[in-house]
Amino acid sequence: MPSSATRAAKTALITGITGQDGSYLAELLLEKGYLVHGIKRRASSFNTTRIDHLYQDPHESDPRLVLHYGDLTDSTNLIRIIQQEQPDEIYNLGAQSHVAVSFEAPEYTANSDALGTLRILEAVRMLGLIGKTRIYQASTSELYGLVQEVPQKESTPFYPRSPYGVAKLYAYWITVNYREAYGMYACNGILFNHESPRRGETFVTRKITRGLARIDAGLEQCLFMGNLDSLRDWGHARDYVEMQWRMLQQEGPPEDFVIATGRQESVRRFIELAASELGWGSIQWQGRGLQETGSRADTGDVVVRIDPRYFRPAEVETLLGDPTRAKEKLGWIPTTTLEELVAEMVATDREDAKKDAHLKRKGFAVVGSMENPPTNPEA
Ligand code: NDP
Ligand code: GDR
Repeated sequence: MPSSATRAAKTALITGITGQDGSYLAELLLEKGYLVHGIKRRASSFNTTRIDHLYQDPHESDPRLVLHYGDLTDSTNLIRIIQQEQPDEIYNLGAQSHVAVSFEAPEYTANSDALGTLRILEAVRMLGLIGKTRIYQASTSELYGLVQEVPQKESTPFYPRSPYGVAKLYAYWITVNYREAYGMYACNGILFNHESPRRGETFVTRKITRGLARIDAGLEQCLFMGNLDSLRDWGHARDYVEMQWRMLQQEGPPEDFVIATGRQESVRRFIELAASELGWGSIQWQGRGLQETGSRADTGDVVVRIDPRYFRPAEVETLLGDPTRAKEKLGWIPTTTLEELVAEMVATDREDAKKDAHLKRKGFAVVGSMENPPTNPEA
């Protein structure tokens, strides 16, 4: 029997609940009256910052958010949790999700991102839950890699360019295979990049908004970047998790969907937008290649430099999604423009930077220390 005495309308299980998308999805499902179970990894320090505001003390009430220790590399815990909670919906968001890191840890990435998906599907099949449990698989525009068609839609051929992309390719196809072989209700959401103030600090958008905000607050002097010409289709994570939910509410047979905005910009342009948002005017670029620098338009200070350590062994140069199917069948309309996304991220990072600067002035924090990591973490 499910562990919670109070049954909500539906029960969902989220892997990766402590991540960016997991936190927004948990909020959405709780709002909709779901009983939400989440799998979190054991860590040596707290790793639930993004969902702490959703925490419900089990001593005071019957909680609608329940966390379980587990890991996608361990089928024993997945089988136990799925058997115990019998979820109506599983959102498999857990993954080693950093493309650059996947070149450093390819085997682990394959284990968690590729085999982890198989473990979820197989647990549902073995436990006889095919008729009950619907599964969302977090697929990605990284499947397109070396793009074969512009813009990319559901029928565009895949050509992944990283161990992450290749692992997610396996996850995509094993999801399709279990759907076709066993009649499972399983969908791939092929989501293009989506960001928010909760984005991990080493992804490019957050690295930029956090880094420039800290420069603005006088905490740091320069942001070191990789490929500024990379082109991405960026949306807001809050909008994208709503589509994850809608994919599992379809009346008809399960389908795969591209979720994207249909607008493409460069990393360079994202930096300019963040600089404008900070009131710097924009960024003036000088030099080429590794010697290129970006200066604040208002003061002339160099605030962006290139560091080759952030180049990838194989790059995905350009991504642009065509979300027509999602528009027609899921009613997909992105609610946040890129400018609004940048403004929200800059505002949050600016507040944090101001607090850090205040603490520093009072002698409480040492910028660049372990407690207060520097702008340029290792990715
Ligand atoms: P995050 O990196 O923010 O979150 C990943 C989550 O997975 C975290 O909760 C993390 O736990 C957890 N996790 C990592 N490894 C394991 C493991 N071995 N077992 C269990 N859990 C694990 O990613 P996002 O929220 O941005 O993305 C969610 C999913 O969507 C991922 O699968 C990602 O690959 C995919 N995706 C993301 C896109 C994006 O632009 N954001 C676009 C397309 C797909 P912990 O907090 O402990 O690290
Ligand atoms: P991506 O996101 O690889 O698209 O994967 P990321 O933000 O890491 O990189 C986007 C582009 O920016 C370039 N870049 C840099 N990237 C990082 N991280 N740091 C830098 O300093 C830097 N300089 C330039 C990158 O080379 C790249 O071209 C994200 C993840 O969320 C995946 O899990 C998800 O599947 C895809 O988006 C869709």
